[in-house]
Amino acid sequence: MSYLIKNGTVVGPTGPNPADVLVDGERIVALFAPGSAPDVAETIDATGKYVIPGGIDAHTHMQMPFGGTEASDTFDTGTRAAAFGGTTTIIDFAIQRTGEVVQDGLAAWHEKTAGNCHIDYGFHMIIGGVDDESLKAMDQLVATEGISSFKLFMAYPGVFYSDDGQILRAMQKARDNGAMIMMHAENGPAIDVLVKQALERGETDPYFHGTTRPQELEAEATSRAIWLAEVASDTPLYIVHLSASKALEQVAAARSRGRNVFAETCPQYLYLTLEDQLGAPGFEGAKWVCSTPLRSKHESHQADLWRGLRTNDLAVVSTDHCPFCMKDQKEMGIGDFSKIPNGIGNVEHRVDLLYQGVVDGKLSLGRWVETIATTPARMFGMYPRKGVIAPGSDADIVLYDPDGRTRISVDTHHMNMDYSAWEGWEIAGRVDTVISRGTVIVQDGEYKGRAGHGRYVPRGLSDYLI
Ligand code: DUC
Ligand code: ZN
Ligand code: ZN
Repeated sequence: MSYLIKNGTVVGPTGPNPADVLVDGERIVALFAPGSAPDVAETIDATGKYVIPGGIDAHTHMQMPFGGTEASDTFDTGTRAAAFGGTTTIIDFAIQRTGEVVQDGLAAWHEKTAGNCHIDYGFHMIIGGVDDESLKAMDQLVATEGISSFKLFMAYPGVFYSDDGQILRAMQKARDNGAMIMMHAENGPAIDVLVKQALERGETDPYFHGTTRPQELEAEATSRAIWLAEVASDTPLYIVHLSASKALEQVAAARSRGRNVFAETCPQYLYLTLEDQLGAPGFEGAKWVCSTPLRSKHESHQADLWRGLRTNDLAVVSTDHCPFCMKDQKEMGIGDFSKIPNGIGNVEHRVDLLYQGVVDGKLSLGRWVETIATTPARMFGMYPRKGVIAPGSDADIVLYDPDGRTRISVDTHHMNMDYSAWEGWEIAGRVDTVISRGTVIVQDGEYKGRAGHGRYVPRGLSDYLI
């Protein structure tokens, strides 16, 4: 079926441009100057709306086993919620742990997703045990499984942690096969010492999750990862969930040395703080326990992160969506913050929260689209199939109402969480219509999609590989 999205303003990385968009089947086939398209029986009126590429959330953890429990969104609930928020592709993290076969971990994720996703999805692979076997598996995943990015952890000793030697070996492998190394950059062994000392002092509230993960330990790990990547012949490196000014300084310095280093941040670091959220009275702060942690409002983190987004030292905004309910899940850490499962659910709100940055004058319209859709597609080998409104691309399209308002609440969100990290926030802009591979799946707040519509997207190498 063909239809024309008419009277809207198409927004891409270079900014807004009035155009009509012709969709045929699952693809975009042409863009026309307003009013110049041939007659098509079916139309969608986009008057007053931005027509943007569907959002790509390059960092989610649906039903991830973690912290003694499992992230509360399934691929069904989480991808449906993502669709409501204008995201039409996610890249989730399949997991290999020490001693496990990488391909088995990947198969488990294919099993979790098959028939359950409402939008398209790809996988990164977490390598929790770098050894000869898992290194060999990296080659196979790149060559035949459509997986071109691998996450390593400098945090969580005994869980996902890799030491420097393991990191270097994985980086050398990535240099050979063209993959991207994604790094959780926090010094885990040092954090464990601080956590133990805090608990011994009786500092058990959620607030101390933040104080025991100081920005210096994020900056140190970021710097170490950058230098290790340089030793591995300048292999591409992508720092995930960057939260702090001093870590950003390391990325900026590396980039100005011409290094092949990239970073993402997440909405929680752009808006929420150590004092106001993690420091909420009683056990409330558990809602915002995530790692890297929220940072102090008395320092310049948020202003620096917004600047980093403008200057491209931060290339992508993802969510690190890893939701846990308060009941029975976050509550595991009452009396001991180190037992609170780490994670915040955000997948539904990223597009809106970043649009608020446009309204606040912190981002241009073009940069909004670039950081939430186009760059993630290019960074992770899905461009130009995804991330752009252009002939030949998948018809993943969001009609966005700049005059609308979005009020966020647990009562109205679609994520499987018993609270909202953004309860009561009212922000500018509103997702009006969401189209996934040509099919309208959300219209005017009404859901028209279905589990099983979403397909696996095998990915190529990053466009930013040099
Ligand atoms: N950080 C989180 O907050 N949750 C999941 C894993 C991670 O690194
Ligand atoms: Zn992480
Ligand atoms: Zn994560």
